[in-house]
Amino acid sequence: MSKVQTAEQKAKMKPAEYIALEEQYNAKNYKPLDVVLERGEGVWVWDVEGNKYMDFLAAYSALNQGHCHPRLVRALTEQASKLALTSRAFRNDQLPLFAKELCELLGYEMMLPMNTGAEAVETAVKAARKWGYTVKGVPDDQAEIITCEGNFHGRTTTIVSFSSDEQYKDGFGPLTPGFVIIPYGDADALEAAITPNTVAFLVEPVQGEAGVVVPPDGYLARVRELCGEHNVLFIADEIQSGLGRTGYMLAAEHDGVRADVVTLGKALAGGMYPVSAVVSSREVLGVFDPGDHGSTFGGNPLACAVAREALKVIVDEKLCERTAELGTRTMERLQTIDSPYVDFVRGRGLWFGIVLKDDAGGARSFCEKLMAEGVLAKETHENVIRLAPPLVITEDELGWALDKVEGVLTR
Ligand code: IF1
Repeated sequence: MSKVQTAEQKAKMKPAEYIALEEQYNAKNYKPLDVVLERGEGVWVWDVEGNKYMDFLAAYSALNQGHCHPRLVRALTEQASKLALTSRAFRNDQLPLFAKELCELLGYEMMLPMNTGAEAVETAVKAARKWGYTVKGVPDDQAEIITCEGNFHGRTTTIVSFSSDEQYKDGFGPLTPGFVIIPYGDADALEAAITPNTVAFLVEPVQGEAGVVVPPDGYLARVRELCGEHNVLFIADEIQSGLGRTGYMLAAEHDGVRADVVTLGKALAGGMYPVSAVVSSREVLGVFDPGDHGSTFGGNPLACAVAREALKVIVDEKLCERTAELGTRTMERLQTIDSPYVDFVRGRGLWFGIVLKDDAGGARSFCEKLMAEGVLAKETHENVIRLAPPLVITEDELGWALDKVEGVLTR
């Protein structure tokens, strides 16, 4: 890597010193790669020693628009110098415009703004339950929500209550009841699990944490039919799969279907600010009465100003279209890699899971080799290398990274 040592650089601490401080003062709820980043631009990031890397995680798809997109930096700084927070006790001039532009872009009637993805999922769960009691007529406290094996929807105690990953819930009980878990990608299992008390089916159109698991073609279309037949809300969690990542504005479009409720986050504000939202119909979001639900920062003017610009960047730079095009070509290239370590590759758009053979030595070691080659990627579970670059990546940048991936997998 090119090392640019300036006077300012010399005054800085060494990576090991930053790491020691983090180890001492920060809870160990992560095991990050030992790279200490200080600057990002587009698909590139630089560590404190001036080493340059290509970011192939994009903060789990929060950075679809790339690091520090100039339009987003400008939107953030301009709004921050005007009005950052009012709380929802008062109105502001950005939320109405964000709400209109988001609903029109996705074709839904209403939205409810929150901050993190988990808060959007919690909001969708509360909306579905209250809709079940007040609209569908499910007896009080009997609402059931069906979810899938391998799901990831956030880290709150209610959300981890329906995780199928023991680590995510160990030690955090008692768990929230009212959730049913079925196999992912199996529409017959959904039909069998629906009862008169089922209010919703919560599903990722592509499962991210599970390792970029793409459901069979037609699965989401069948889900759409079943939910319609049984008056069950189809909730698509598009927090990671949405906003261009799979080559569509919403990944459910791959099967040509529209969910009743959609949760969004991450790239909704281009990774510049935590912004999430639930979009749905008036029938569903109309169940909230004043005082039912909320959040100090939800719908704040700074969040809304950045999110408005982040959506415009996705449209103006045609990120969905170019992702579909580059993604198809990348999948073809990945599938031609003849590697003794790779079992198979799955993915959609610019989102891939390289599934390694059990005796390949684990995905983490390949991520460390990729880091030495200047590419930052993150394993998921033991044996899947997840690839998810910012969607602003150029063809040349993509080719450069794929050469590195191929090199690591064939050496
Ligand atoms: C971690 C995983 C990814 C999500 C979907 C809701 C949320 C997420 C589909 C919650 C968040 C993040 C969380 C972060 C790592 C990352 C992750 F590995 F955890 F599962 F992306 F795959 N729905 N995913 O992917 O959104 O509250 O975080 O804003 O918790 O380790 P959040």
